[in-house]
Amino acid sequence: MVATDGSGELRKEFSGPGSFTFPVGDNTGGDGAQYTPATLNFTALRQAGYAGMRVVDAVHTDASTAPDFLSRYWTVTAGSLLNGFTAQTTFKYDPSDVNGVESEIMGGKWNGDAFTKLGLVDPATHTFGGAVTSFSDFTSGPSTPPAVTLEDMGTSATPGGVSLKWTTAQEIDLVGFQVYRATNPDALPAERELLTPAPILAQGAGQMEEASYAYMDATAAPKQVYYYWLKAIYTSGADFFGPLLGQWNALYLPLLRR
Ligand SMILES: [Ca+2]
Repeated sequence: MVATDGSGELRKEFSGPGSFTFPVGDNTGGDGAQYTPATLNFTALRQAGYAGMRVVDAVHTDASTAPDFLSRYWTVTAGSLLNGFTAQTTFKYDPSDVNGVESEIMGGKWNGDAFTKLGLVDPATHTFGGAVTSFSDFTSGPSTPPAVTLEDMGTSATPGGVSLKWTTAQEIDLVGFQVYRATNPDALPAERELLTPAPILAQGAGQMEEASYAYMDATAAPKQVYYYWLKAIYTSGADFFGPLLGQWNALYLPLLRR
């Protein structure tokens, strides 16, 4: 076990898709040593580089508002070269990290601004995780679901640009959506480019029915990797979903002009 609760981090070089379990833990928190490894499984990786991992046996100051929570967080960093990836993450906490009801704890990703839910923890294996396209802090957060549920979110390159599509499972209190874009997956909301000054209005108009949406980003530069967010606007409040990775392939142009 590598104790990483100081200022350092454990680094691993990734030259392509592949998985590595960081054997990290701590020897602080007033309760001795715990082994709490984390696995990064890169299912897609455009540019090789290193990922760094450290873990702290303490409540994350920004993501501790839930009644049921973990008193542990992992900080994952991407080296300057590591870019354009999708990684399946798995974080294994210690039973002593559980506060409240374990099955009610929501694991997720905290980027310093917003909490992205990855799913409830698995009490049988004491793990949580999910697929991400950027790294930041990972811990537990609010377990209440967002007011709208998005399904089948995806991007694809089409002759007209990057196409975004998504479906809502239900639209209670939903006013509409706004689409944001950035070239940095860690871009804070204020740093993202708003592509839809006028919101895409909700079709279900607050009803219990599903609806499908699409947006075409015709301003995407050829071959540039973009990250897209959807902001669901409610009659009160909003939720960000994403980011989704999208790239427009200029090779489609000749087809368009035929
Ligand atoms: Ca400890």
